[in-house]
Amino acid sequence: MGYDLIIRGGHVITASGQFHADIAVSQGRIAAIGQTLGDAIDVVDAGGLIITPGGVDPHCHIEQVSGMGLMNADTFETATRSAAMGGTTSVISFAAQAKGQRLSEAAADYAARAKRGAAIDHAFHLIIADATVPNLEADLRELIAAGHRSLKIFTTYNIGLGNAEILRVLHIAREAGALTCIHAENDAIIAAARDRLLSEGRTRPIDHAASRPRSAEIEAVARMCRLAEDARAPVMIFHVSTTEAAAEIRAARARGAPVWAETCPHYLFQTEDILDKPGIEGAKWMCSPPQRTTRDQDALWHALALGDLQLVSSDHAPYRFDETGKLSNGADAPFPAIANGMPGLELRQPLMFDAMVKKGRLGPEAFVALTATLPARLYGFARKGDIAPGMDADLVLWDPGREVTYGANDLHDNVGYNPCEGVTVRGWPVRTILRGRTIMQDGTYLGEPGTGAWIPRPAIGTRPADITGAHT
Ligand code: DUC
Ligand code: ZN
Ligand code: ZN
Ligand code: ZN
Repeated sequence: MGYDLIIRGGHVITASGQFHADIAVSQGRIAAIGQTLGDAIDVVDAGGLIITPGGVDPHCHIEQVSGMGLMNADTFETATRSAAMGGTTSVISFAAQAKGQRLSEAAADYAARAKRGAAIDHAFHLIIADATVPNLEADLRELIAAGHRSLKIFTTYNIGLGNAEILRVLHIAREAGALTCIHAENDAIIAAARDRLLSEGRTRPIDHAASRPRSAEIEAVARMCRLAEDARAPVMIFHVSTTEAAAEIRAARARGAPVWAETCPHYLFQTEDILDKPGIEGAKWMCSPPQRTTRDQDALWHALALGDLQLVSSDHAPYRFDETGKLSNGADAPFPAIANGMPGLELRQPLMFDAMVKKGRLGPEAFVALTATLPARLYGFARKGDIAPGMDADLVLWDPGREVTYGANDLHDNVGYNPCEGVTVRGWPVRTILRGRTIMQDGTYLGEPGTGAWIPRPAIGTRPADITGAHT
Protein backbone atom coordinates (compact mmCIF):
# COMPACT_ATOMS: atom_id res chain seq x y z
CA MET A 1 0.00 0.00 0.00
CA GLY A 2 1.09 3.54 -0.64
CA TYR A 3 4.42 4.72 -1.95
CA ASP A 4 7.92 3.73 -0.96
CA LEU A 5 8.85 7.29 -0.03
CA ILE A 6 7.29 10.73 0.21
CA ILE A 7 9.41 13.86 0.51
CA ARG A 8 7.18 16.46 2.08
CA GLY A 9 7.10 20.21 2.01
CA GLY A 10 10.17 21.04 -0.07
CA HIS A 11 10.60 23.89 -2.50
CA VAL A 12 11.20 22.18 -5.83
CA ILE A 13 13.32 23.77 -8.55
CA THR A 14 13.49 22.39 -12.09
CA ALA A 15 14.87 23.86 -15.30
CA SER A 16 11.41 25.15 -16.16
CA GLY A 17 10.10 26.50 -12.87
CA GLN A 18 9.72 26.37 -9.10
CA PHE A 19 6.89 25.10 -6.95
CA HIS A 20 6.06 23.87 -3.48
CA ALA A 21 5.09 20.19 -3.54
CA ASP A 22 5.43 16.74 -2.06
CA ILE A 23 7.23 14.14 -4.15
CA ALA A 24 6.21 10.47 -4.03
CA VAL A 25 8.63 7.74 -5.05
CA SER A 26 7.97 4.12 -5.94
CA GLN A 27 10.45 1.55 -7.19
CA GLY A 28 13.13 4.17 -7.65
CA ARG A 29 11.05 6.47 -9.83
CA ILE A 30 9.07 9.60 -9.17
CA ALA A 31 5.49 8.35 -8.95
CA ALA A 32 3.58 11.55 -8.21
CA ILE A 33 4.06 15.22 -7.42
CA GLY A 34 1.35 17.10 -5.55
CA GLN A 35 -0.12 18.21 -2.26
CA THR A 36 -1.98 15.27 -0.72
CA LEU A 37 -0.33 12.15 -1.99
CA GLY A 38 -1.36 9.59 0.65
CA ASP A 39 0.86 7.16 2.55
CA ALA A 40 4.39 5.94 2.20
CA ILE A 41 6.69 3.53 3.97
CA ASP A 42 9.21 6.37 4.51
CA VAL A 43 8.56 10.06 4.87
CA VAL A 44 11.26 12.71 4.66
CA ASP A 45 10.45 16.17 5.97
CA ALA A 46 11.89 18.72 3.53
CA GLY A 47 10.35 21.79 5.16
CA GLY A 48 12.61 24.79 4.60
CA LEU A 49 14.74 22.89 2.08
CA ILE A 50 15.19 23.27 -1.65
CA ILE A 51 14.90 20.17 -3.85
CA THR A 52 16.69 19.91 -7.21
CA PRO A 53 17.35 17.00 -9.56
CA GLY A 54 20.54 15.10 -8.78
CA GLY A 55 23.54 16.64 -10.49
CA VAL A 56 24.66 15.12 -13.79
CA ASP A 57 28.40 15.65 -14.23
CA PRO A 58 29.18 14.83 -17.85
CA HIS A 59 32.97 15.21 -17.84
CA CYS A 60 35.13 13.60 -15.19
CA HIS A 61 38.21 11.41 -15.16
CA ILE A 62 37.87 8.35 -12.94
CA GLU A 63 40.25 5.42 -12.52
CA GLN A 64 41.83 6.50 -15.80
CA VAL A 65 45.43 6.51 -16.93
CA SER A 66 46.55 9.98 -18.04
CA GLY A 67 48.48 10.85 -21.17
CA MET A 68 51.61 10.89 -18.97
CA GLY A 69 50.86 7.30 -17.95
CA LEU A 70 49.76 8.31 -14.45
CA MET A 71 46.75 6.64 -12.82
CA ASN A 72 44.07 8.94 -11.39
CA ALA A 73 44.01 9.16 -7.60
CA ASP A 74 40.34 8.19 -7.61
CA THR A 75 38.78 4.82 -8.23
CA PHE A 76 35.09 4.61 -9.09
CA GLU A 77 34.51 3.93 -5.41
CA THR A 78 36.16 7.12 -4.16
CA ALA A 79 35.10 9.38 -7.03
CA THR A 80 31.43 8.47 -6.88
CA ARG A 81 31.47 8.78 -3.07
CA SER A 82 32.79 12.30 -3.50
CA ALA A 83 30.19 13.06 -6.18
CA ALA A 84 27.34 11.87 -3.94
CA MET A 85 28.59 14.02 -1.04
CA GLY A 86 28.36 17.06 -3.30
CA GLY A 87 24.90 16.35 -4.73
CA THR A 88 25.79 14.57 -7.96
CA THR A 89 23.98 11.32 -8.83
CA SER A 90 25.25 10.54 -12.35
CA VAL A 91 28.60 10.92 -14.02
CA ILE A 92 30.04 10.39 -17.45
CA SER A 93 33.70 9.43 -17.25
CA PHE A 94 35.95 7.94 -19.90
CA ALA A 95 36.80 4.57 -21.36
CA ALA A 96 40.27 5.37 -22.63
CA GLN A 97 41.77 3.39 -25.47
CA ALA A 98 45.51 2.79 -25.13
CA LYS A 99 47.67 3.02 -28.26
CA GLY A 100 47.17 -0.12 -30.30
CA GLN A 101 44.28 -1.29 -28.15
CA ARG A 102 40.90 -2.29 -29.55
CA LEU A 103 38.18 0.12 -28.53
CA SER A 104 35.93 -2.75 -27.50
CA GLU A 105 38.58 -3.92 -25.08
CA ALA A 106 38.94 -0.47 -23.51
CA ALA A 107 35.16 -0.22 -23.13
CA ALA A 108 34.96 -3.61 -21.43
CA ASP A 109 37.88 -2.78 -19.15
CA TYR A 110 36.38 0.49 -17.89
CA ALA A 111 32.91 -1.07 -17.58
CA ALA A 112 34.40 -3.65 -15.22
CA ARG A 113 36.08 -0.93 -13.12
CA ALA A 114 32.81 0.98 -12.76
CA LYS A 115 30.75 -2.13 -12.07
CA ARG A 116 33.06 -2.94 -9.19
CA GLY A 117 33.19 0.50 -7.61
CA ALA A 118 30.54 2.96 -8.75
CA ALA A 119 27.96 4.00 -6.17
CA ILE A 120 26.10 6.33 -8.54
CA ASP A 121 24.83 5.95 -12.09
CA HIS A 122 27.28 6.36 -14.91
CA ALA A 123 28.20 6.15 -18.57
CA PHE A 124 31.37 6.53 -20.64
CA HIS A 125 32.73 8.67 -23.41
CA LEU A 126 34.88 6.40 -25.56
CA ILE A 127 38.30 7.99 -26.00
CA ILE A 128 39.82 7.37 -29.42
CA ALA A 129 43.55 7.67 -28.80
CA ASP A 130 44.66 5.63 -31.78
CA ALA A 131 42.63 5.89 -34.97
CA THR A 132 44.96 3.50 -36.79
CA VAL A 133 43.88 0.28 -35.05
CA PRO A 134 42.13 -2.32 -37.20
CA ASN A 135 38.43 -2.77 -36.41
CA LEU A 136 38.05 0.85 -35.25
CA GLU A 137 35.02 1.48 -37.40
CA ALA A 138 33.36 -1.87 -36.67
CA ASP A 139 33.98 -1.48 -32.93
CA LEU A 140 32.65 2.06 -32.92
CA ARG A 141 29.46 1.08 -34.68
CA GLU A 142 28.91 -1.85 -32.38
CA LEU A 143 29.65 0.09 -29.20
CA ILE A 144 27.43 3.01 -30.17
CA ALA A 145 24.61 0.61 -31.02
CA ALA A 146 25.13 -1.03 -27.62
CA GLY A 147 24.47 2.24 -25.76
CA HIS A 148 27.67 4.30 -25.84
CA ARG A 149 26.46 7.42 -27.50
CA SER A 150 29.47 9.68 -27.00
CA LEU A 151 33.11 9.72 -28.05
CA LYS A 152 36.06 11.86 -27.07
CA ILE A 153 38.97 12.95 -29.21
CA PHE A 154 41.91 15.31 -28.74
CA THR A 155 43.74 17.74 -30.98
CA THR A 156 46.75 17.76 -28.67
CA TYR A 157 48.74 15.70 -26.14
CA ASN A 158 50.42 12.57 -27.44
CA ILE A 159 47.01 11.26 -28.50
CA GLY A 160 45.92 14.15 -30.70
CA LEU A 161 44.28 13.21 -34.00
CA GLY A 162 44.94 15.03 -37.26
CA ASN A 163 42.21 16.67 -39.31
CA ALA A 164 41.78 13.69 -41.63
CA GLU A 165 41.40 11.29 -38.71
CA ILE A 166 38.98 13.66 -36.99
CA LEU A 167 36.84 13.87 -40.13
CA ARG A 168 36.80 10.10 -40.39
CA VAL A 169 35.67 9.76 -36.77
CA LEU A 170 33.02 12.44 -37.26
CA HIS A 171 31.61 10.65 -40.28
CA ILE A 172 31.35 7.36 -38.42
CA ALA A 173 29.87 9.11 -35.38
CA ARG A 174 27.27 10.84 -37.47
CA GLU A 175 26.19 7.66 -39.21
CA ALA A 176 26.14 5.59 -36.04
CA GLY A 177 24.50 8.30 -33.91
CA ALA A 178 27.13 9.49 -31.45
CA LEU A 179 28.13 12.90 -30.12
CA THR A 180 31.87 13.57 -30.41
CA CYS A 181 33.43 15.50 -27.53
CA ILE A 182 36.64 17.34 -28.29
CA HIS A 183 39.58 18.64 -26.28
CA ALA A 184 40.39 21.48 -28.67
CA GLU A 185 43.77 23.19 -28.35
CA ASN A 186 46.26 23.63 -31.19
CA ASP A 187 49.19 21.32 -30.51
CA ALA A 188 51.79 23.26 -32.53
CA ILE A 189 51.01 26.55 -30.79
CA ILE A 190 51.35 24.86 -27.40
CA ALA A 191 54.62 23.12 -28.35
CA ALA A 192 56.17 26.37 -29.57
CA ALA A 193 55.10 28.32 -26.49
CA ARG A 194 56.33 25.58 -24.17
CA ASP A 195 59.73 25.32 -25.86
CA ARG A 196 60.23 29.08 -25.75
CA LEU A 197 59.37 29.23 -22.03
CA LEU A 198 61.66 26.33 -21.19
CA SER A 199 64.52 27.91 -23.16
CA GLU A 200 64.05 31.04 -21.04
CA GLY A 201 64.19 28.96 -17.86
CA ARG A 202 60.53 29.55 -17.12
CA THR A 203 59.47 26.20 -15.70
CA ARG A 204 57.16 26.97 -12.78
CA PRO A 205 53.43 26.15 -12.49
CA ILE A 206 52.53 29.79 -13.29
CA ASP A 207 54.41 29.41 -16.58
CA HIS A 208 51.99 26.62 -17.52
CA ALA A 209 49.41 29.37 -18.18
CA ALA A 210 51.56 31.07 -20.82
CA SER A 211 52.42 27.67 -22.30
CA ARG A 212 48.81 27.20 -23.43
CA PRO A 213 48.10 30.47 -25.23
CA ARG A 214 44.51 31.47 -25.78
CA SER A 215 45.19 31.38 -29.52
CA ALA A 216 45.73 27.61 -29.19
CA GLU A 217 42.18 27.18 -27.95
CA ILE A 218 40.65 29.73 -30.29
CA GLU A 219 42.22 28.20 -33.41
CA ALA A 220 41.29 24.62 -32.53
CA VAL A 221 37.74 25.48 -31.48
CA ALA A 222 37.14 27.42 -34.71
CA ARG A 223 38.59 24.55 -36.76
CA MET A 224 36.53 21.90 -34.94
CA CYS A 225 33.37 23.92 -35.51
CA ARG A 226 34.15 23.94 -39.24
CA LEU A 227 34.91 20.21 -39.33
CA ALA A 228 31.65 19.45 -37.50
CA GLU A 229 29.77 21.66 -39.90
CA ASP A 230 31.38 20.03 -42.91
CA ALA A 231 30.75 16.52 -41.59
CA ARG A 232 27.28 17.49 -40.32
CA ALA A 233 28.23 15.62 -37.17
CA PRO A 234 27.34 16.90 -33.70
CA VAL A 235 30.26 17.88 -31.49
CA MET A 236 30.66 18.98 -27.89
CA ILE A 237 33.55 21.37 -27.29
CA PHE A 238 34.96 20.58 -23.87
CA HIS A 239 36.13 23.07 -21.23
CA VAL A 240 35.87 26.39 -23.07
CA SER A 241 38.06 28.95 -21.28
CA THR A 242 38.30 32.04 -23.49
CA THR A 243 36.05 34.87 -24.64
CA GLU A 244 37.08 34.33 -28.24
CA ALA A 245 36.43 30.57 -28.30
CA ALA A 246 32.94 31.21 -26.91
CA ALA A 247 32.44 33.75 -29.70
CA GLU A 248 33.54 31.18 -32.30
CA ILE A 249 30.97 28.75 -30.90
CA ARG A 250 28.27 31.39 -30.99
CA ALA A 251 29.08 32.17 -34.62
CA ALA A 252 29.12 28.48 -35.57
CA ARG A 253 25.74 27.86 -33.94
CA ALA A 254 24.34 30.92 -35.69
CA ARG A 255 25.40 29.31 -38.99
CA GLY A 256 23.49 26.20 -37.92
CA ALA A 257 26.58 24.13 -37.17
CA PRO A 258 25.81 21.17 -34.85
CA VAL A 259 28.05 22.48 -32.07
CA TRP A 260 27.52 22.35 -28.31
CA ALA A 261 29.94 23.38 -25.60
CA GLU A 262 30.70 23.31 -21.89
CA THR A 263 32.78 25.26 -19.45
CA CYS A 264 33.89 24.34 -15.92
CA PRO A 265 33.80 26.00 -12.48
CA HIS A 266 37.56 26.67 -12.51
CA TYR A 267 37.14 28.91 -15.56
CA LEU A 268 34.16 30.69 -13.96
CA PHE A 269 35.68 31.19 -10.50
CA GLN A 270 39.48 31.13 -10.84
CA THR A 271 42.03 33.19 -12.77
CA GLU A 272 45.55 32.27 -13.86
CA ASP A 273 47.20 34.00 -10.89
CA ILE A 274 46.00 31.06 -8.76
CA LEU A 275 48.98 29.17 -10.24
CA ASP A 276 51.42 31.74 -8.85
CA LYS A 277 52.28 30.24 -5.47
CA PRO A 278 55.61 29.62 -3.72
CA GLY A 279 57.62 26.67 -5.03
CA ILE A 280 55.56 24.03 -6.81
CA GLU A 281 52.37 24.63 -4.80
CA GLY A 282 50.65 26.11 -7.88
CA ALA A 283 50.67 22.62 -9.41
CA LYS A 284 47.51 21.90 -7.41
CA TRP A 285 45.53 24.16 -9.76
CA MET A 286 47.27 23.27 -13.02
CA CYS A 287 44.79 22.24 -15.67
CA SER A 288 44.45 22.50 -19.43
CA PRO A 289 43.31 24.82 -20.76
CA PRO A 290 44.55 26.99 -17.90
CA GLN A 291 42.48 29.47 -15.93
CA ARG A 292 42.33 32.85 -17.71
CA THR A 293 41.18 36.37 -16.71
CA THR A 294 38.19 38.02 -15.04
CA ARG A 295 37.19 39.30 -18.48
CA ASP A 296 36.99 35.70 -19.69
CA GLN A 297 34.94 34.76 -16.63
CA ASP A 298 32.40 37.44 -17.52
CA ALA A 299 32.32 36.32 -21.15
CA LEU A 300 31.75 32.69 -20.16
CA TRP A 301 28.86 33.64 -17.87
CA HIS A 302 27.44 35.71 -20.68
CA ALA A 303 27.81 32.78 -23.10
CA LEU A 304 25.98 30.53 -20.61
CA ALA A 305 23.22 33.12 -20.35
CA LEU A 306 22.87 33.29 -24.12
CA GLY A 307 22.87 29.51 -24.49
CA ASP A 308 26.09 29.54 -26.54
CA LEU A 309 27.51 27.22 -23.87
CA GLN A 310 25.03 24.70 -22.49
CA LEU A 311 26.83 22.81 -19.74
CA VAL A 312 29.05 23.23 -16.70
CA SER A 313 31.05 20.08 -15.97
CA SER A 314 33.70 19.53 -13.30
CA ASP A 315 36.47 18.02 -15.48
CA HIS A 316 37.40 16.23 -12.24
CA ALA A 317 40.97 15.03 -12.91
CA PRO A 318 42.30 13.78 -9.59
CA TYR A 319 46.00 13.63 -8.73
CA ARG A 320 47.45 13.78 -5.24
CA PHE A 321 49.97 16.51 -4.37
CA ASP A 322 52.65 13.89 -3.75
CA GLU A 323 54.99 11.51 -5.57
CA THR A 324 52.06 9.38 -6.81
CA GLY A 325 50.52 12.37 -8.58
CA LYS A 326 51.49 15.99 -9.16
CA LEU A 327 55.03 15.40 -7.86
CA SER A 328 55.67 12.11 -9.69
CA ASN A 329 58.59 13.76 -11.47
CA GLY A 330 59.96 15.36 -8.34
CA ALA A 331 59.21 18.42 -6.21
CA ASP A 332 61.04 20.70 -8.64
CA ALA A 333 59.63 19.27 -11.87
CA PRO A 334 59.16 21.71 -14.75
CA PHE A 335 55.50 22.36 -15.65
CA PRO A 336 55.39 19.99 -18.66
CA ALA A 337 56.22 17.10 -16.30
CA ILE A 338 53.32 17.83 -13.92
CA ALA A 339 49.96 16.08 -14.35
CA ASN A 340 47.10 18.36 -15.37
CA GLY A 341 43.82 18.54 -13.54
CA MET A 342 42.20 19.03 -10.17
CA PRO A 343 39.34 17.52 -8.20
CA GLY A 344 35.89 19.01 -8.72
CA LEU A 345 33.18 16.34 -8.59
CA GLU A 346 32.15 17.30 -5.06
CA LEU A 347 32.58 21.04 -5.60
CA ARG A 348 30.68 21.70 -8.81
CA GLN A 349 27.16 21.64 -7.39
CA PRO A 350 27.78 23.71 -4.23
CA LEU A 351 29.88 26.30 -6.14
CA MET A 352 27.24 26.67 -8.85
CA PHE A 353 24.35 26.66 -6.32
CA ASP A 354 26.02 29.47 -4.39
CA ALA A 355 26.63 31.53 -7.53
CA MET A 356 23.33 30.90 -9.30
CA VAL A 357 20.70 30.14 -6.66
CA LYS A 358 21.99 32.17 -3.71
CA LYS A 359 23.74 35.04 -5.48
CA GLY A 360 21.25 34.89 -8.32
CA ARG A 361 23.57 34.78 -11.34
CA LEU A 362 21.33 33.52 -14.20
CA GLY A 363 18.93 32.19 -11.55
CA PRO A 364 17.84 28.90 -9.97
CA GLU A 365 16.22 27.34 -13.05
CA ALA A 366 19.40 27.92 -15.05
CA PHE A 367 21.41 26.24 -12.28
CA VAL A 368 19.31 23.10 -12.74
CA ALA A 369 19.47 23.35 -16.54
CA LEU A 370 23.26 23.69 -16.74
CA THR A 371 24.16 21.10 -14.13
CA ALA A 372 21.45 18.45 -14.57
CA THR A 373 18.78 18.84 -17.24
CA LEU A 374 20.87 19.79 -20.27
CA PRO A 375 23.67 17.28 -19.63
CA ALA A 376 21.02 14.56 -19.27
CA ARG A 377 19.30 15.58 -22.51
CA LEU A 378 22.39 16.20 -24.61
CA TYR A 379 24.07 12.96 -23.59
CA GLY A 380 20.96 10.81 -23.68
CA PHE A 381 20.04 10.06 -20.05
CA ALA A 382 16.30 9.78 -20.67
CA ARG A 383 15.27 9.43 -17.02
CA LYS A 384 17.74 11.86 -15.40
CA GLY A 385 17.94 15.60 -14.91
CA ASP A 386 14.33 16.50 -14.14
CA ILE A 387 11.73 16.17 -11.39
CA ALA A 388 8.62 14.76 -13.03
CA PRO A 389 6.55 11.56 -12.84
CA GLY A 390 8.36 8.64 -14.46
CA MET A 391 11.84 10.10 -13.95
CA ASP A 392 14.40 8.37 -11.75
CA ALA A 393 14.07 9.65 -8.20
CA ASP A 394 17.53 11.27 -8.21
CA LEU A 395 17.11 14.23 -5.90
CA VAL A 396 19.18 16.62 -3.82
CA LEU A 397 17.86 18.40 -0.75
CA TRP A 398 19.62 21.70 -0.05
CA ASP A 399 19.68 23.77 3.12
CA PRO A 400 19.61 27.24 1.58
CA GLY A 401 20.74 28.93 4.80
CA ARG A 402 23.79 26.83 5.55
CA GLU A 403 27.14 28.52 4.99
CA VAL A 404 30.29 26.44 4.62
CA THR A 405 33.93 27.48 4.24
CA TYR A 406 36.00 24.75 2.61
CA GLY A 407 39.00 23.42 4.50
CA ALA A 408 42.32 22.07 3.31
CA ASN A 409 41.28 18.42 3.05
CA ASP A 410 37.53 18.07 3.48
CA LEU A 411 36.51 16.43 0.21
CA HIS A 412 35.58 12.74 0.10
CA ASP A 413 37.69 11.81 -2.90
CA ASN A 414 41.19 10.38 -2.64
CA VAL A 415 43.05 13.54 -3.66
CA GLY A 416 44.08 14.91 -0.28
CA TYR A 417 43.70 18.61 -1.05
CA ASN A 418 40.80 20.93 -1.79
CA PRO A 419 41.47 23.43 -4.60
CA CYS A 420 38.72 25.61 -3.07
CA GLU A 421 40.25 25.79 0.42
CA GLY A 422 39.09 29.03 2.03
CA VAL A 423 36.16 29.52 -0.36
CA THR A 424 32.79 30.06 1.34
CA VAL A 425 29.57 28.79 -0.23
CA ARG A 426 26.03 29.47 0.89
CA GLY A 427 23.50 26.70 0.40
CA TRP A 428 24.57 23.15 1.14
CA PRO A 429 23.43 19.69 0.04
CA VAL A 430 22.10 17.87 3.10
CA ARG A 431 20.66 14.78 1.41
CA THR A 432 21.41 13.03 -1.88
CA ILE A 433 18.92 10.48 -3.16
CA LEU A 434 19.69 8.04 -5.99
CA ARG A 435 16.72 6.17 -7.45
CA GLY A 436 14.82 6.66 -4.21
CA ARG A 437 17.65 5.56 -1.91
CA THR A 438 19.44 8.06 0.34
CA ILE A 439 23.17 7.87 -0.36
CA MET A 440 24.21 10.94 1.66
CA GLN A 441 22.51 12.42 4.69
CA ASP A 442 23.81 15.33 6.75
CA GLY A 443 27.40 14.73 5.72
CA THR A 444 27.28 10.96 6.24
CA TYR A 445 27.95 8.81 3.21
CA LEU A 446 25.47 5.96 2.80
CA GLY A 447 26.32 4.77 -0.71
CA GLU A 448 27.65 1.35 -1.62
CA PRO A 449 30.29 0.51 -4.19
CA GLY A 450 28.90 -1.47 -7.10
CA THR A 451 25.30 -0.29 -6.72
CA GLY A 452 25.53 2.44 -9.35
CA ALA A 453 24.03 1.45 -12.69
CA TRP A 454 25.53 1.83 -16.14
CA ILE A 455 23.02 3.80 -18.18
CA PRO A 456 22.82 2.71 -21.81
CA ARG A 457 22.10 5.68 -24.03
CA PRO A 458 20.22 5.33 -27.31
CA ALA A 459 22.05 6.44 -30.42
CA ILE A 460 21.23 9.92 -31.65
CA GLY A 461 18.37 9.90 -34.08
CA THR A 462 16.67 6.85 -32.61
CA ARG A 463 14.40 8.88 -30.37
CA PRO A 464 12.18 11.92 -30.82
CA ALA A 465 13.46 15.22 -29.39
CA ASP A 466 17.01 14.17 -30.06
CA ILE A 467 19.82 16.68 -30.30
CA THR A 468 20.14 16.53 -34.06
CA GLY A 469 17.05 18.72 -34.27
CA ALA A 470 16.82 22.27 -33.05
CA HIS A 471 19.45 23.78 -30.82
CA THR A 472 18.55 23.78 -27.17
N1 DUC B 1 42.95 18.81 -18.81
C1 DUC B 1 42.62 17.81 -19.60
O1 DUC B 1 42.63 17.95 -20.80
N2 DUC B 1 42.27 16.65 -19.06
C2 DUC B 1 42.26 16.40 -17.70
C3 DUC B 1 42.56 17.51 -16.85
C4 DUC B 1 42.96 18.74 -17.50
O2 DUC B 1 43.30 19.69 -16.87
ZN1 ZN C 1 8.51 27.35 -2.12
ZN1 ZN D 1 40.45 18.01 -21.93
ZN1 ZN E 1 38.92 16.33 -19.06
